[in-house]
Amino acid sequence: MAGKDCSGRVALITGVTGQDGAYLAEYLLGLGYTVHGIKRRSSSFNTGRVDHLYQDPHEGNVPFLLHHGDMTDSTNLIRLVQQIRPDEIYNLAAQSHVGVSFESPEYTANADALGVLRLLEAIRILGMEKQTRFYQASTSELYGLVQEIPQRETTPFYPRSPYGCAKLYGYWITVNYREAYGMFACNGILFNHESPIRGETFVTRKITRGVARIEAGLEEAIYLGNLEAKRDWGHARDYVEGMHRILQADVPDDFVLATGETHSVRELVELAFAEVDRRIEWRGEGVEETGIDCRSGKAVVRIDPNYFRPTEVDLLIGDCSKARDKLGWTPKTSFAQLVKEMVASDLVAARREAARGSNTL
Ligand code: NDP
Ligand code: GDR
Repeated sequence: MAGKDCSGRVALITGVTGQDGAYLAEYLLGLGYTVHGIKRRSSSFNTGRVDHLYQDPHEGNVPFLLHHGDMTDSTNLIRLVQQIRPDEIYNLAAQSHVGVSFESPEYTANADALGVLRLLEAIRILGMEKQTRFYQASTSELYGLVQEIPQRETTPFYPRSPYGCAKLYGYWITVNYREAYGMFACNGILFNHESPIRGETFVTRKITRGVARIEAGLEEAIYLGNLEAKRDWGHARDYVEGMHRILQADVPDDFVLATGETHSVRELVELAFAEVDRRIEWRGEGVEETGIDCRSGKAVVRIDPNYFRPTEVDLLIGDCSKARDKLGWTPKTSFAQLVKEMVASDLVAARREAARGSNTL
């Protein structure tokens, strides 16, 4: 699909200010799309991930436009779909933090479950069922408690968090609108995907940023929860290409996007520290466990029970053979390359911050 001329096509991305939204907007602009994105009103700037794509609309015909909106406001969504009349909608907006969903379950359900319904209804109310293709950001969190390994499109779901339960509704309402109204509505069941612009509270970025800040002398230790959880981690840049391919298929369907490899949080810690030539030795048990940096002899990883979840997803490993066979999609970035790129990017930021700090002394 890369390189295909899509000039004149119009996409609407919800959640455009997030990690995936930013990568997808850039990818679609590169294909010639006009891209409209929905951002939330915020008291501070929240468009840092897409500022490089933005041009002042006063300059005339610009291909990237931002609109205020919210997944909890159907009037807003209907009006935007009516104004923009998109060929493709990518619904990426969500309260996407699994841990936070235990603290804000109702809001998570409102945005992540009912939000999907609101958007599908907007398409239907406006009579655009045959005109607008719809992508729903579904997730490997649907699999939750292990039923089958590796997890594929036919694996039964067993969500383990308010986030997973909300996304389960989003998944099925998308399937239902496809079957009930003949809409081109698809789920991408994406396994974890990360990047240098991953939110700082997700475990990969928390670790790579922590490693960089320890190396730059800005922090002493990283506080983590469950080190044994295993995830199938890929690169967001590869996955947004898969989202686009899902909407270019001949028939609407649901697809797993994954790498087929799994690693524990503990392995991720070790690999990230190895990027700055530090070897970690583990001492103690349970919440007393620490990761000692063999170079300095200091505890650079500590356990904080607050980061454990009431119910955990222990093991995710996906089988993307359907996407490979039907869409020609495969991930390009290895786990080691991903961690290397993230640590390198965080090191640049941490060293810059450290230099700024020492300049002010
Ligand atoms: P992020 O958390 O980085 O981005 C989420 C986006 O949704 C942000 O733009 C956020 O806005 C926006 N948002 C949150 N709540 C609302 C709301 N009520 N109304 C409008 N916008 C809202 O997530 P990712 O980019 O990582 O993920 C994109 C989607 O894919 C999400 O739906 C996520 O659940 C799903 N997913 C992600 C995976 C991953 O590994 N990254 C894997 C599988 C699925 P703001 O910037 O203002 O906070
Ligand atoms: P996840 O990602 O829950 O898989 O959801 P996250 O990075 O938050 O957690 C991965 C695993 O690491 C464990 N963990 C910690 N997690 C965080 N955030 N912080 C910690 O300090 C920590 N210590 C250990 C977690 O318990 C978990 O097992 C992500 C999100 O992007 C979802 O939106 C998406 O749907 C799924 O990936 C696929």
